[in-house]
Amino acid sequence: MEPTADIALIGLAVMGQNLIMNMNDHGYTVVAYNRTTSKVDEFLNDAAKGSKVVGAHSVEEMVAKLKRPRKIMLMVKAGKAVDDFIETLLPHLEPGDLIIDGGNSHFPDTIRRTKYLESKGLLFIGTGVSGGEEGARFGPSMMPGGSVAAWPLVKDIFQAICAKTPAGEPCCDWMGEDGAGHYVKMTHNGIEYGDMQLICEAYQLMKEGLKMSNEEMHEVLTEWNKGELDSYLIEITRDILGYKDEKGEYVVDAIVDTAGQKGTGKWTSVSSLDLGMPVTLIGEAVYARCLSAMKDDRVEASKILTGPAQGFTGDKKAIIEDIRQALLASKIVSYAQGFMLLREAAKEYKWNLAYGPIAMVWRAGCIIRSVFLGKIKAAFDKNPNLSNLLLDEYFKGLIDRCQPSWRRVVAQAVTAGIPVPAFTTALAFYDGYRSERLPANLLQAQRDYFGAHTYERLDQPRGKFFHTNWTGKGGNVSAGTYTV
Ligand code: 2AM
Repeated sequence: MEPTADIALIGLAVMGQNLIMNMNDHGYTVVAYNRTTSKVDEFLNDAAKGSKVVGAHSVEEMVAKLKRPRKIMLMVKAGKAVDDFIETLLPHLEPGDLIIDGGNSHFPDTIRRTKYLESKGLLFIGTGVSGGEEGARFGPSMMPGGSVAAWPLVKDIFQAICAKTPAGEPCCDWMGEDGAGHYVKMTHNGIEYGDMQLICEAYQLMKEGLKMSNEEMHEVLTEWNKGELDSYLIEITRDILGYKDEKGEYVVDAIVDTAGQKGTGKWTSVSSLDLGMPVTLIGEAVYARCLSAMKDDRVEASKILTGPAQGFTGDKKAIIEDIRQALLASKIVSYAQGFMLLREAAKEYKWNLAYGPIAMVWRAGCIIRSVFLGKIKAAFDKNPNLSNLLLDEYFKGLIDRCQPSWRRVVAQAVTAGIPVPAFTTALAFYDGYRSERLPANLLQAQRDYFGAHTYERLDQPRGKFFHTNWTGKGGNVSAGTYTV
């Protein structure tokens, strides 16, 4: 019998099942397979009943049903399961066949797997898939990268099933070589951490500083979602703040204040440290989750350590508007930092990242989807070589407009003793980035004083290094220096 299936998908957890049904809706014939094969039958008799989806109970059967070149997508747990499946599949595939990993893999693994499979004559794609279960079913944001020759093989399928921007553009585009797709997905998740932390800080300012009720905050977010902050995360926060259980009580108030994390925010921060990029807002967002998780310590410390016990003073309506503008300005800094990281990663890993398409891919379908991303796309469309988002005319104008509010909010929060690490670090970054001169002259002097690490001089060409014998006791020999 002639093989008839367009693509196989391995891994029938909810994301895998939903992607299959999404592909099926768009006219593709999908072979479904799973390590625990009983799940194949369950799926065929349940969610896939009446569809064109075909099942396979072995890798041989699955491969036999696929048209050539074969395309096999893995939606299994990140890590060892991906490597194990690759090894299982290898003996059954031919040169030119394609394996796609749609899990949340760490980009160094994707770099390694691309090289490995290409060395065997096969093609590999590591793709970010964002948007959760609903996104997978009705239109995720997709960020594929890997073997360049593989993109034409899946472009039509991916761009059919993905989310679309309000203008109808697909939220899936080729990100670049080897690990580029998973790197972009990782950065997306890091930015997601930042966005969530910023909203949580705005919530705490309104709750603690202004003593607002959930109902009032629900109304404020309803308004915010109609303007520049219009986004999925503001929308769900609005709904969460209005949500009551069957007893009429707010669920949000009953939830323990310790945040979990699966690690993609940490990966982003680690990568920013590796690359020497000050992605401070995501870093603070990760640390804020860590601090929240130290609940027992905080409970103890709250009985001992003191701070100011005051709320905000001033016009409530005006302060709420200040908070909104502080959130918007901080968000601009966070995205500027995220794109700085992508730019540096592109240099380091030799990826040809295109920033406009990245913003477009994030515009819809994924967790950070927002109107704001449309503006970022416009900024990169206008100037693909834009070195920093903060320098774009539109975003510079926004920051100029928001700045007085931003400073007032941070100052009020500090005075009132309400922690706003993301708002604060964003402002500190902004002030640092716009400073022609920072105190690192003194820092270099300190390094040279105790370690003879040398310094460059303002009145001499860059790259020429000097050492001072600060105490008269040290020698004139300088130590080697390095830059991170
Ligand atoms: P399972 O149903 O056989 O457990 C999400 O956990 C998906 O990843 C499931 O389809 C699961 O298969 C698969 N998975 C998890 N660990 C795996 C492994 N070590 N090898 C193969 N598949 C695995």
